[in-house]
Amino acid sequence: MIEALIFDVDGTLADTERDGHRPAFNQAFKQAGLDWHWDVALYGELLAITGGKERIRHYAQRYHPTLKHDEHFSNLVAQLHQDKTRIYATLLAAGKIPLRPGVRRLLLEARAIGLKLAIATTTTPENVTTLLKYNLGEDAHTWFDVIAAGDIVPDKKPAPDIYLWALEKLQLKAEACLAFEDSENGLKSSLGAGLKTLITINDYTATQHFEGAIAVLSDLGEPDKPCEVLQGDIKGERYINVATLARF
Ligand code: XBP
Ligand code: MG
Repeated sequence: MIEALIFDVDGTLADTERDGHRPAFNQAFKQAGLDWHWDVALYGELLAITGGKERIRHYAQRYHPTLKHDEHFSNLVAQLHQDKTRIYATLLAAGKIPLRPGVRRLLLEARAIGLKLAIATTTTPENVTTLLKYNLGEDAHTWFDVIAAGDIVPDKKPAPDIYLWALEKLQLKAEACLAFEDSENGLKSSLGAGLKTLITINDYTATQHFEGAIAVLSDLGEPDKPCEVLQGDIKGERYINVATLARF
């Protein structure tokens, strides 16, 4: 019996990376007078490092190795990430980043039958609530019993910590929950916490490895727009709905 659904955010609820976080990082770099620019391909590489602050630090180390990693640098990273978060919120508020197919429908279906909902993400809590607000309404964050986000645990995905934190707050065992992820790092994290996991891929994650997932899908699908099953089995269904979930 499934009692709760736990969703990753970036790449899973919405395609936030390429046209959301990436341009926001670039704008923050520009505002700070840096000539750093993350194009679509480079950003794909950098996504191997989860966490925006961690990603900036990794980029600087790899592409600007002469930069000293002193206190000034730490402040710069913090400032860049704050600016990027603010810029990203303006993109969300402008309606530039919609939810992926089936997400809104599945959340509504799950609420209607009393399933608990949770979030487990590497991104900041304010990014989560802003994405939910502009896509689902002012109070959408209250649909979720637990929002596990950002620096709440020291070790980000692929470590299982964020999912373990969410399970503890939900007061549920992993067997009673189902996780939704889009990436290999996310899957490692959810599997590490013992969670059954469904994958919906996107352009950045399509070629990654998803061993151990229940199924790998193009997206959650809609009744009039079935999803493509790339790996595994969704029990003969054409899209993911609460009736399907109960059979996993
Ligand atoms: C998402 C991330 C985040 C986002 C950017 O991973 O790694 O770092 O790219 O958000 P996941 P922040 O979907 O596995 O949680 O800059 O707020 O970290
Ligand atoms: Mg993700």
